[in-house]
Amino acid sequence: MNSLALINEFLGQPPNASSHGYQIDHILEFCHWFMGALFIGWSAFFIFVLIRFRKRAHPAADHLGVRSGISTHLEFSVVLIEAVLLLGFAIPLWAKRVNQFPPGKEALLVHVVAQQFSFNYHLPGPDGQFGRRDVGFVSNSNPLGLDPNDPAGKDDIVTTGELHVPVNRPVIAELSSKDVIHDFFLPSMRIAGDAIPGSLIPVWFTPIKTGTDEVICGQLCGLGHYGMKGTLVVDTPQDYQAWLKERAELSGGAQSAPPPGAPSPAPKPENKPPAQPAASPSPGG
Ligand SMILES: [Cu+2]
Repeated sequence: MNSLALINEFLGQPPNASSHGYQIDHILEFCHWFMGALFIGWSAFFIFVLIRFRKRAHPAADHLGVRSGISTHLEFSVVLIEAVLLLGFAIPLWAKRVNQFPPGKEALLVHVVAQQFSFNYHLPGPDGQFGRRDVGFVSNSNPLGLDPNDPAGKDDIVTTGELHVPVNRPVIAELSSKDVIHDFFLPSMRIAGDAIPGSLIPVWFTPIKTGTDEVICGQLCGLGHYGMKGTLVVDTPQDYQAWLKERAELSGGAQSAPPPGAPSPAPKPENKPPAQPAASPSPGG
């Protein structure tokens, strides 16, 4: 398997850090080796044909064509291998990702709201309930439009750019977008899903290694797309609880105040995403 894994390294894949990722890696490895074999095979066939049927040796065209069945057998084997790859591996793996979600109680549910050019994360806080969100409440200090009057939202945690998750626990990320189509891509978790305005698209994964991983946007979403990166920190359960506590303390102060319509407080000096248009906190929709 080590020799096979080389091709993933060559492709620039970061090491896998999720429970299902090795299956994706196997398919990637196999497909690339298979495509390599096809490339060499078809190239050799092409060169053979160029020489074998050169004009000098065959001044007159042969209208009968191929008489042996070898090309039929070759093509049939290629189709067969491709069918096995697709029906035997790719489709079942994909079906498992989209149909067999972990039970809600066991999993950590997080709402991921993409925008040009960053990812916002919404966690339900200790009460386990997501507060109501509304476009009307969106402001610089309230990027997700959390309703300040909804008691369920009082303890909610909203972060931008960095998400923490505990190791060895399934994470369900519900993806949506405030403006254009983005793609929440976690290369080390071998998972990606489009974030589409007006849709809620769930993806899930189980991190199996602690550490810091990259989150990138996988859809060309505008001029600042190149800078649309974030961080996924996989914590031990203790570290995760500590992070939750810290975030809860931070957001508890920030979200308890402004009544609707009140002038929003001075924008937080959080690192602004590049090239964000100055006056467009209004999400599409
Ligand atoms: Cu994007």
